[in-house]
Amino acid sequence: MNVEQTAASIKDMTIRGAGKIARAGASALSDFAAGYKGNDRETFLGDLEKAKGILLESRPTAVSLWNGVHATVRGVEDMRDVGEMTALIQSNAETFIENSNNAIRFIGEIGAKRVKDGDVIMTHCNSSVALEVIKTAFRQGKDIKVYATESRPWRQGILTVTDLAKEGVDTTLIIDSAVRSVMKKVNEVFVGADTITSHGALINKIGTSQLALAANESRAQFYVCSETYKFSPMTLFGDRVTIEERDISEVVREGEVPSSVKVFNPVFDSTPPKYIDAIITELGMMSPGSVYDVMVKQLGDRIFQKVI
Ligand code: RUB
Repeated sequence: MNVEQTAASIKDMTIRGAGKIARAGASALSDFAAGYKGNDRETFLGDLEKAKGILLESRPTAVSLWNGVHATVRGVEDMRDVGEMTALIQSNAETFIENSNNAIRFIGEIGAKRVKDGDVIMTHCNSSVALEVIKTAFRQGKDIKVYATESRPWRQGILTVTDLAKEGVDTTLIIDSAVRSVMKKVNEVFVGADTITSHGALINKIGTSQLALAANESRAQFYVCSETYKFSPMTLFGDRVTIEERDISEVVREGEVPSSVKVFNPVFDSTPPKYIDAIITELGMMSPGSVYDVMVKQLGDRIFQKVI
């Protein structure tokens, strides 16, 4: 898929989930580089900037896309000619995608150790990383039950229960408003991440913070399953995370409510660090309070470059 097609598929959610959009962005830039015809260095850099912009505008909340795109173009300006630049972009994209896939596997193995035989788990929306934890625990022979939320309005919960059912996991679909009532039975909550801020707040599918509050109330463990490329460098410098609002047609049909009624459709919410027991990353389990240190270490000298 070219850059425009990829951006359109991310926007209309044909490609969705923070990890998948990041890998799709990297792959689109790799294809752009592979198919590039010109050989003028400055023209190439201008065209690359446009391609990055098109991808980054597709969805605003998940920093994974920003990090995936920037990891793919890293070092390009230091190259002498277009041939070197396009080769570097393709190899960066390949490395990003491979590391991203490996991270999911590591997180699955680490997270599965938190699951005990007989546990009841809750998950929200459709996170490939949270699902990897649950499926890894199940493949280890642990007897588990999973409650998965419907996740209105897109109902990504249907994808989640289908995936878990195929695996053979004992799975129950619940409506979003059943979260607090069902939480009494739950031992652990595993959710994914779109973005994690420098102070350890989680930005994920709308409703995630309700699971966190309910888990806190009933003393269930609340775990975030997140690759470190979902840590947001911009938040280090004080930027707020933009919470995407989508069209009201996702919530109500035309004419269903009086025209004077306003409809608000935010897609993500923020869970404060105090409700998070641990963030499970490819570097291991960490507290939300460790995110700042990990980010600074990973950015290294690049912290002085423009990340805002
Ligand atoms: C998906 C969502 C997922 C995260 C993490 O929202 O909130 O929990 O993106 O996903 P949407 P993953 O359906 O709006 O993209 O763990 O697969 O990266």
